[in-house]
Amino acid sequence: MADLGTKIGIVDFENPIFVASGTYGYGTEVSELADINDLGAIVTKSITRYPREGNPPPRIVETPSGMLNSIGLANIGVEAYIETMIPLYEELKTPIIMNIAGSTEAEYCEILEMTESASSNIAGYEINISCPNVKAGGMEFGVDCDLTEQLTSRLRKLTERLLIMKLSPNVTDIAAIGIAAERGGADALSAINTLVGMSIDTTNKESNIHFGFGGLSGPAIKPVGLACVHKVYQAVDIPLIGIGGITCANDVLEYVLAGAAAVQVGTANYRDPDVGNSIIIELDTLLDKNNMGSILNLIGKVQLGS
Ligand code: RRO
Repeated sequence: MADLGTKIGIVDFENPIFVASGTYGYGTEVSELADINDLGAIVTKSITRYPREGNPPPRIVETPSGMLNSIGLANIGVEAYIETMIPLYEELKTPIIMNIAGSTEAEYCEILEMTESASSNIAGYEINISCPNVKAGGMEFGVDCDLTEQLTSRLRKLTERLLIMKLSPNVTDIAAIGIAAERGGADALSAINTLVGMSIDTTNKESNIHFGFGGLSGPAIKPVGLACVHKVYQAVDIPLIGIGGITCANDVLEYVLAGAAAVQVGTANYRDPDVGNSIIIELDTLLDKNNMGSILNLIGKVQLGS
C-alpha cells in the first residue's frame, strides 16, 4: 500500500482527498449518499455572520466540461451553524474545516471568534477571500495583497487551529496574494476558487445565470488550477491545497506534482457524492503501480524543461 498520509501545518491527514466548500453542505448531510468517514477532510459551505438566502435562480448552469454557479453565499449563518452543525461533528472521525466568508474584516473576525468560543473539534478554518458572486467583501480581499495580509494576520491572532486562505484565480498575480497571506501568518493556502464566467441562451437572448456572471468550476478549469498552484508553490514555503476540476487519481497526482500537499474535489461530487472514496482507492493503486511511494515525496516534483 502506498503512503497517502499528508500534513498541513500542525495537522496530519490520513489521505490528501478533501471535499471542497459548497459541494458537501456542512459535512454530515451527505452521509446518506456516501461514506464520509474515510475522506481526508471535509470543507464546509462558506458560513457568514447572518443567514443568507443567496442569489435568485437560475443560479447553476452546466457548461462544456464545467459548471457555472452564482449561489451567492446561501447559508444558515454562524449562530445556527454553531448550534446545529458543530455538535454533529463529535460523532465524526473525518476532520472538518469550516469555511468562513465575510463582507468586512471585522465580520470575518467575529465569525471566527464566535466559533472559537464554542466547544468544537473543528480541525481548522478555510477563509474565503475569493467568492466571485457577492457584491461586498469576498473577492475584494483576495485581489489585494495588503487587505489579504492584514486580514490573515488579524485572524491568526484569534486561533491556533489550522488557518487556510482560499485564493482567487481572478487576479493578475496569484503568487503575490499567496505571499501576502503567508506573511500574515497563514498555515496553508488553497487554490483555486472559481473563475468568473458567463453563459447565454441564444434562443431568448437571456443569461443562463440570474445576475449574468457566475463562477466556473469542473474539468474545464483544471489546467488553470494547476498553473495557479505551481506559481504559488514557487513563491511560498507553506503547504498548498489544490482545487479545480479533479475527477480521478491522475488529476490528484498532477496537482501534487505541481506543488499541492492535498486536494479538494468539488464539482465531481454533484455527479457522485462518493467520488472522493473512489479516488482514494484509485490513488493508492496508481502510486503502487508506479512505485511512487508516498504523497509527501511527490509534492512539487514536476520536471520543467530548462
Ligand atoms: O456561494 C457562491 O456563490 C460561491 C462561493 Br461562496 C464561492 O466561494 N465560490 C463560488 O463559486 N460560489
